[in-house]
Amino acid sequence: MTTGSIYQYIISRLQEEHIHMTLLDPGKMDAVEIGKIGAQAQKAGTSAIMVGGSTHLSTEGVDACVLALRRETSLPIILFPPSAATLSKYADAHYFMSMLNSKDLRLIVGEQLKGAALINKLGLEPIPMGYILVEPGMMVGKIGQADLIRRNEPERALHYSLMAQYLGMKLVYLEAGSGAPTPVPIEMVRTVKEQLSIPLIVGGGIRTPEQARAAVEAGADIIVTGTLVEETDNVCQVLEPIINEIKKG
Ligand code: 1GP
Repeated sequence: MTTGSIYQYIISRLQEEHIHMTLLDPGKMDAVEIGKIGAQAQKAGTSAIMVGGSTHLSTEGVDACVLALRRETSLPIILFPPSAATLSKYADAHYFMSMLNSKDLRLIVGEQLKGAALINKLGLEPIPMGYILVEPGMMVGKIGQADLIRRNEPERALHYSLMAQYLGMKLVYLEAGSGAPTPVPIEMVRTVKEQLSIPLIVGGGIRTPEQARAAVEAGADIIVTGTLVEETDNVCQVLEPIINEIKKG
């Protein structure tokens, strides 16, 4: 899938139903495995593949995974880059993301400044996204030096989300961190979505159809899961019931 705007694809898919995206991390699996998992995730009904996650990725490693996904699936491939150094020219788009509650300027605007010229050169579609880390935040919260949103601070999550919207960002991502023992609190999702006009992504720690359904009912437009597919031999069997619940929501 290389034609048209991926952002427009997301918006038009959201007009039909809530959607699921699968996060695949080239730092945890090789390209062959990522290609296979991507194919199964597509079968299970996922709407896009996000590539990224680990902090120490090489462009070559990301390229190989994106190319494997391109061979094995027809899904949009969106980079979820930890830094400007991991942008792949083979992807369809990338989240031009700012970790809004980081204490490290590098993650708010530094990597973005570094990547801007390359993105322009590659012609890679940027999808501006406000990335907000919620407790426990896991590894990305630690490495990102996030001033985490506490689980009892839904209003603070709302303020960050509105800031993202007013800055012109196209999406907001509430992230509990990959492998989080519990997902973003439902009340926080509800508080944010009640006031936010742009699509809301929720991820981190979602493992069951019930958790996915609860997040969607509270207002999440897009659910991201990653760890789940790394831990199973039967991606379809694990993802399908979750994606079905998301689509019902
Ligand atoms: C991480 O939100 C994503 O960025 C996915 O989290 O790995 O816990 O599904 P999990």
